[in-house]
Amino acid sequence: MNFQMKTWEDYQDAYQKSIEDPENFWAEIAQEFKWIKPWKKLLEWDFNDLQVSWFKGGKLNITENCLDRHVEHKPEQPAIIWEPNDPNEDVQVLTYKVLHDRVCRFANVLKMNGVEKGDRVCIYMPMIPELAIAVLACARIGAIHSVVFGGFSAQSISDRINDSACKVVITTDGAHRGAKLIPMKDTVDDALMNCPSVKKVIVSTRTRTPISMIKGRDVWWEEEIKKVTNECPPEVMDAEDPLFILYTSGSTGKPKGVVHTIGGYMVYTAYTFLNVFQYHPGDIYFCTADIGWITGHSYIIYGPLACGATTMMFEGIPTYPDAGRFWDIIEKHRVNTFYTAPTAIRSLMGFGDEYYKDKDLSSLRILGSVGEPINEEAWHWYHQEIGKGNCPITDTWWQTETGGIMIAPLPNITKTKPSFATLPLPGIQPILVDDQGNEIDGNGVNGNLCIKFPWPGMIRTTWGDHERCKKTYFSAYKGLYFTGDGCQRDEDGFYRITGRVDDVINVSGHRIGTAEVENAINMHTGVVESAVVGYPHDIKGQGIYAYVILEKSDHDAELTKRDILMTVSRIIGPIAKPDEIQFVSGLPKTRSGKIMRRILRKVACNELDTLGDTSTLLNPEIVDELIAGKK
Ligand code: 7RM
Repeated sequence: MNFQMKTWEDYQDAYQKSIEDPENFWAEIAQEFKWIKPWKKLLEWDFNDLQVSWFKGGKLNITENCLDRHVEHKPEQPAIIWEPNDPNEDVQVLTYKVLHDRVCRFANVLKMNGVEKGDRVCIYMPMIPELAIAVLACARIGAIHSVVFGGFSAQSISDRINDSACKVVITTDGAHRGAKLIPMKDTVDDALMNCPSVKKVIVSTRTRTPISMIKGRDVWWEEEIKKVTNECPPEVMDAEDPLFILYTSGSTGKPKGVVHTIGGYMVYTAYTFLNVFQYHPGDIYFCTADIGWITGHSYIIYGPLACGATTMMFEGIPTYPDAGRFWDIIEKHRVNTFYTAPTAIRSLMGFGDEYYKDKDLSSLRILGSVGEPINEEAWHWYHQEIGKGNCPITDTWWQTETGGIMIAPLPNITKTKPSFATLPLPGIQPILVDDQGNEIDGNGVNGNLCIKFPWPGMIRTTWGDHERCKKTYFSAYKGLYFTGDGCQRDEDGFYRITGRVDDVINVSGHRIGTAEVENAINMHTGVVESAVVGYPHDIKGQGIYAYVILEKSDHDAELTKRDILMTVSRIIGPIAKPDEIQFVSGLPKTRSGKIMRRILRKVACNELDTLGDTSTLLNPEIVDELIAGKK
């Protein structure tokens, strides 16, 4: 790929060009890929009536770019290196040739089971090679994948399946996660009790635990692949056909199905991967995310494979068999680039140096961070203890909706600064606005982070509800994409993301809507009302704090709390369980009956001296109760 910036001048030139002549800037990058038919119109856009199209009229298949193109000249190069949960189990190396064959074969299995171009396929799997194969097989035949993170509950799976009417579900019998055995198929079975659109379930064997297999609906992966060949020509797709749906939490209601389209997403993830990680042929790149999140989609699968890179997939968790597992993997596979989340860094910091001091981490050249703000202490530990002071840290800011990295330093090119994502990538035009939407000019300022010009990887719509997409992202500030994040621009023009300014909390790098957690708590018997806010948490970044009003007060508080946690686990999944539950007799409300979240946040965060005026509340006396009842 001929679009790697190598010097500060390259970055400045690229940035300049991307602003002055965005169409030619992106056209030159896109030309590096294989198009079955060239595009007719590079860019059309309107942020007011939300219409964005890139490479209109262009025809391509993303798997031809991620697989066939590399099989031609380097069939034996590893595409995916898979490290199992149990370090004693064999590693799997899938070369480009092998991955290509397995994707084509499974693509034929999908066809045989009735999947057609444009159909939705739900994928609920652990981090095994079959997950990547399933994703790419969908793309091969033009089916739209909807990967659901393996930690979500049956209820969450069925909500997502029903929202986009998935025809097929791909899962495994079970999953290995540290010392635990997770029942995947059982959860899918529960989910499917209420999913009329699903006609087939394809089950890959991982744990060989007993599971139910329903005649006519459920089939084994291993049996199906014997019935087909490994020849499957890539389906000819339009650049603006949907590639996938990925559900993400917002400040209101149920999670939204973010839709990304093929051409723009491919060009953007490849461009950002090659530059932000300064990838060179032969490098071993390891991103620790789960493919159930956008980071896994863009920077384990599509970005790296589009660039012909070698990407690692790790099945397990950072603390199994012990807290040195990441460092063992880096040593074992001679990893050059390591990309993880601040929550993992903070957690591993806490285990002490015995887990890394005797390990050979000398292969590392570049470190990445993603998902939440990285605090200075964690930044310095990562830089010194893991990178031995020689590896630049690229703190990458982006979102499910942006498709790829937006603001990040280019390693060895951009000056780094702890806790700063630094500068926008070429093609990205950030702007800070005040609450009224006025642009905040100059440096040394703070505001709401918006983007004022389209980029190829951006969200196109939310599945089944274009109005909701418009309303959520393009109507807070006229003519701008609003990120939901607060942001500082320092004296040098460097950007630092300060966190969400809406009712979304970021727990261990996972996005959780407070409204969703409240709805789950409210489903618990005896709960009258609840309010959920975030508060600072040493390891998770933010924790979930729930204020709950119960019908009766004669309950066993500890038991009731545990029951509520179970209800939340069942409704959403364990990741949404509150860290703190406080039973209260009321919630602070305005005279119009709105919950004053600001006060709840201040109490949960222990910021009592900045509570502000509480006298206008309908029930000012409740504030003392909240404070007194807090541990
Ligand atoms: C990639 C991803 C998006 C939200 C986003 C931010 C926060 C992500 C950083 C960050 C500070 C970062 N997608 N966020 N990266 N905050 N510095 N480098 O995480 O859709 O799941 O979350 O995550 O608040 O809006 S996401």
